[in-house]
Amino acid sequence: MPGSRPSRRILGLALLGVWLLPCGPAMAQRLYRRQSLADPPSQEVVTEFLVSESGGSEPRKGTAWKVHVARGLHRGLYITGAWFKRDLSEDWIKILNDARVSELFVPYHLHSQVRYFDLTGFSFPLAEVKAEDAGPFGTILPPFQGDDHATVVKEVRDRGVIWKDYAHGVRRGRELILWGALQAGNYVYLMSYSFHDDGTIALRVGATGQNLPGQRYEAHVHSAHWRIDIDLVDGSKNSAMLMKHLEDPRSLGAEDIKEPFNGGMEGGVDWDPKEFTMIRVESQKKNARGEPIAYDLMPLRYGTPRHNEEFTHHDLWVSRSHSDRPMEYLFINLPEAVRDRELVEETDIVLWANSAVHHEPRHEDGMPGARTRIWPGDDAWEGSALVMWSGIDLRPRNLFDRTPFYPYAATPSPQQVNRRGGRGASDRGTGENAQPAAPAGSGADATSGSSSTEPRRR
Ligand SMILES: [Cu+2]
Repeated sequence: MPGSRPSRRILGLALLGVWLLPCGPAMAQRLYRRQSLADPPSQEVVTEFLVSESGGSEPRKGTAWKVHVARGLHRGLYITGAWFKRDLSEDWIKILNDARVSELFVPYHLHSQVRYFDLTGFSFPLAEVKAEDAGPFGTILPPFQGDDHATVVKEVRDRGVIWKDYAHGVRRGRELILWGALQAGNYVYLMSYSFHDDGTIALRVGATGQNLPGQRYEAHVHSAHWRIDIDLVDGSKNSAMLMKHLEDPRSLGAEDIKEPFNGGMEGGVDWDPKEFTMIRVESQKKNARGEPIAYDLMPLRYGTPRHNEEFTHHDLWVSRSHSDRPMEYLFINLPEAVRDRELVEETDIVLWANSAVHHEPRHEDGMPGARTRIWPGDDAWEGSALVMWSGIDLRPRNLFDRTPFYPYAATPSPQQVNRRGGRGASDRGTGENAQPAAPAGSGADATSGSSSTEPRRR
């Protein structure tokens, strides 16, 4: 949220209201409508990704997501549950219990040094979405209970090539995206939750809208602070691991280290660009090859937000879930919440991460004097800052037993796989280990055994 001192922001909002008057009181009412303290019930969205629809030729079935999406005061758009099917013939596997933006922190740093907490410090509503928001492939979810307008777009997008090789051609992937727009005064935050056909979850915030009146050109950071209550398969027995890649340029080798996160206790760590830092969440459930089903939290970054505030002093945090405690949901309270250093192994854990963009205003954000001046001092600004995205990915590891959406040929029996050392094999395995079994629900085709030829190996 651009701006200077809070009082100036209020002035800015007031001016915005005046500016909106030509659009009618209904529009102004829409921006500042009252919101109930209790969130309306979630809506359920189920999307199947049929193999036959993603550009391939094999007659396999596909995967599916079931997602519960909600909107709330000081929450914007958030997720209250997500379940995945590795194969349409299989039961749902729980992945997320809750995922949300916990704070939108916007510190200005050139002259005003004001700090905005755009999610918890204001009562900003979700903006109305219409057909033009959804585009040609999107649809509008019905308004939440008690709302008089729709606020969520559902899109199922092509996401480009997901694999291509010498043996079996190419396949394109798809994703379910649920997004809404937080109308943060003059600014707008697109809050987007994407669920890929391969089990990946992509969390994104996009910053767009009008730079604040009076401070059009002051640089600032839009920092999204995410809270992800992951419940992987059995959410009460998840463990957090810290993943590091250690390489010394004076040598040719490198080490990849997996260690208990923060010694197995709550806390925060720094993302190191040279170490490809990740948090790995492991369940106790193993896939058919004997490896724990896990998810990797992978930041996607332009830079690292580091500010005076303590909750910005680390990038990746893990805490024990205490979903009954209201303070549990506040990122600004996180340093306090982890001070008792509870264990984060084989328990119900919550992941926390930041993702930020640095907004240096540019002429593409808009221009002054582009419309009639309405009040003395009005800079007659017109234009909208083009959206800048930041986010994190949650990528499955050993959720499947082999490449999803790949046209494997004949399915070997479990006995064959055991003879080949499939159980407990490394996920980097090649050669013999590259031909695992396809148990029910592996996401691989259980019906495509017509060919007797195995895929060629290097
Ligand atoms: Cu900005």
